[in-house]
Amino acid sequence: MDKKIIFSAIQPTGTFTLGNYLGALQNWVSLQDEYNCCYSIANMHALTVRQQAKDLRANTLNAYALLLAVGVDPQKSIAFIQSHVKCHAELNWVLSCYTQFGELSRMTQFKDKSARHPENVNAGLFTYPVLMAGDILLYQADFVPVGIDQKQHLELARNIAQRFNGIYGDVFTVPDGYYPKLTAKVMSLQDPTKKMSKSDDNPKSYITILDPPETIVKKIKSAVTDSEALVAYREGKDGVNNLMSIYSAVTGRTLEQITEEFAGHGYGDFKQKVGDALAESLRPIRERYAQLMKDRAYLEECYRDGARKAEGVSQRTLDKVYKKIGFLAR
Ligand code: AQP
Repeated sequence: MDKKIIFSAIQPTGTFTLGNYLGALQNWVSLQDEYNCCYSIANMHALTVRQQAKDLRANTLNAYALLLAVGVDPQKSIAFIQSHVKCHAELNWVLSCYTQFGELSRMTQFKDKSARHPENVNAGLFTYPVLMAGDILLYQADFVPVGIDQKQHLELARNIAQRFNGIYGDVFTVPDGYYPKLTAKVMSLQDPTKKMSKSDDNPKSYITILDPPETIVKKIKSAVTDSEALVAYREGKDGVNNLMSIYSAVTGRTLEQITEEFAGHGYGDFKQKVGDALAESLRPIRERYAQLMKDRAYLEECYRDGARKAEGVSQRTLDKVYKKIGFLAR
């Protein structure tokens, strides 16, 4: 039987955080043997927030190197840069004509981001989920490994696909989300009721996967917890729950084992151990990244090859769509 297809993407808006890694990227890596995977650096999505051209260019290359550094293998998976494959922009237009204004108005990310950037509430920010739906549907993805914050967008992608299929027959595979159990939402270290985000104004609120060990330990030590001094996972202990989930993800220990390990210990000890374990687990990524950044020719070869493969797959879907909707062939 053919392998099922996976698609996911990440924006080059800064160095990936621990949230991006545990919520999405770690799954991307582990799924590569069992599935046909397509992974993209979503530089078109990044434009929804004002970017400096020079920075976006550099961040895109850095993000691509990070993708390989975390373990995406460009021989096994298709790893490409979104703007290199024109089908994404083309399908976006078609699908935007099959998406309702009311549906897009309900998207919480649009509401959050427009509140954060009131000076630039652009149409792209509003139609972002349509571009995302097109990204996924072009590859006929069965599963989309993302953090839980993307669930609403994924639901919309499913609705668009079902609506389109309802009119034209089975054009698109209707994708399902694929979420990690414990770390589908890594929370901010400074406000553990909010998700950890790479564009947060306060760098103490997030850990990037390239932070040096001392920085990681320092940020974990200054994480907001509570005054109970009890390492236990339960409602109302958002800060401790977050640190326990992170520790569990990097050590493979269960929450029960962690509770036992720190019975009778204060938060000082606990945070030190979490920080050390995390810093150690990210070490190979930091090292691979440093090596990859010395070999630009290799990175270029990989992303060109990725674009060629992605184009092959996505053009087939786009041709089918154009035929179904009645665009005259050239
Ligand atoms: N805190 C998080 N916990 C779990 N998963 C997360 N993801 C992001 N933050 C967390 C997942 O990472 C993938 C890539 O996200 P993205 O870069 O495309 O956009 P985002 O979700 O908007 O991530 P950020 O870090 O918050 O970026 P900015 O600050 O630029 O908006 C997605 O699968 C997402 O679920």
